[in-house]
Amino acid sequence: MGGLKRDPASRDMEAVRAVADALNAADSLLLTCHVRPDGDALGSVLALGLALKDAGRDVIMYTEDPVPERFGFLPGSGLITNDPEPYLSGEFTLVVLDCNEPARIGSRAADLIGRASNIVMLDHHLTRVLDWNGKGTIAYVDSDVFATGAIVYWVLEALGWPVSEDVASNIYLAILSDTGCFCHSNTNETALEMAARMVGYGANPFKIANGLFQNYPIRRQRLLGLALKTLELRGHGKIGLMQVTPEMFRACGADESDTDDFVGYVRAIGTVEVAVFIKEVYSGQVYVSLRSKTSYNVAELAQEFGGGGHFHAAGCRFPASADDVRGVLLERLLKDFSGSGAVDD
Ligand SMILES: [Mn+2]
Repeated sequence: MGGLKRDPASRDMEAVRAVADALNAADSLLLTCHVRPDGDALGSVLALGLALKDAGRDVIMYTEDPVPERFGFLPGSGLITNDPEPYLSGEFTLVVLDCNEPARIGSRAADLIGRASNIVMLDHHLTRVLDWNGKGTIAYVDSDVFATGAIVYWVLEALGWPVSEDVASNIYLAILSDTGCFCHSNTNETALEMAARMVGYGANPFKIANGLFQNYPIRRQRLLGLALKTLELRGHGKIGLMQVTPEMFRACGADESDTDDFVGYVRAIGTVEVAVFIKEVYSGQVYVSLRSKTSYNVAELAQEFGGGGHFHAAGCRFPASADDVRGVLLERLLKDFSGSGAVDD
């Protein structure tokens, strides 16, 4: 043939069909995603939620955490509730997006799973939990897919449902978000083709990029300034660490959602293979973002500490101070990067 090299993330048509049929058969659906939702999680919930609404279904879109301010411009974001209780009567299909571990939905997971008549899951994380508290799931879970939003699109395509401008904008946002603006290693032909198709359906790349990256409050940039002062390189420059503490948040009037993409500033250093961003939002409550550039699997590292994620992007939590977590992670990482303890900066 001598044609183009086909994309490795080609879809599993059987799984797409199974998910599409399950969604099509449901009259009432509750859509949710992982806690601390990112662009792919929110974009996927909103794209599928709006498409289901357009198709005449009763849809509740629920996230445990409030939608971060920076995603407030997304079409439909005002429809997301943080309290599904008033809407839950009778049968519903639970649809879980960008997540396949019950605990990652949040504190209401067991209740929602218990009350759902069936569970549909669309995800691309490395974990693969398909038995949810004894309930089977109808799932498309494939870690080779660049964004959950892509699976949402394949499902809509299989259903033959129209893609509105609002649906397209949310899918475009999901792709942009999880490919790091088409810069991460998961960016492939399918991602670019699909993004282009979303533009064809009315998504406006300038408007979406502007909404996400040219719209920060000054408190965020001030917090970034304080965080950058804590930047340190170890392990011959291969390990980069940075942190924020409750004092810094207070000094800037900032909150957790203002730290989005901070870890990128660590990874952006030429020598860095593993980037660690430690966020202590409240005293003794730490969330760590881990990123790698090439061959280091940060999902495995996160799993050692009870977290998870993707090969190049993962996270975990600690009930400890930022300083303590920094020490623990550095000691662990130095074992993997020779030159133990070498300070390079
Ligand atoms: Mn995702």
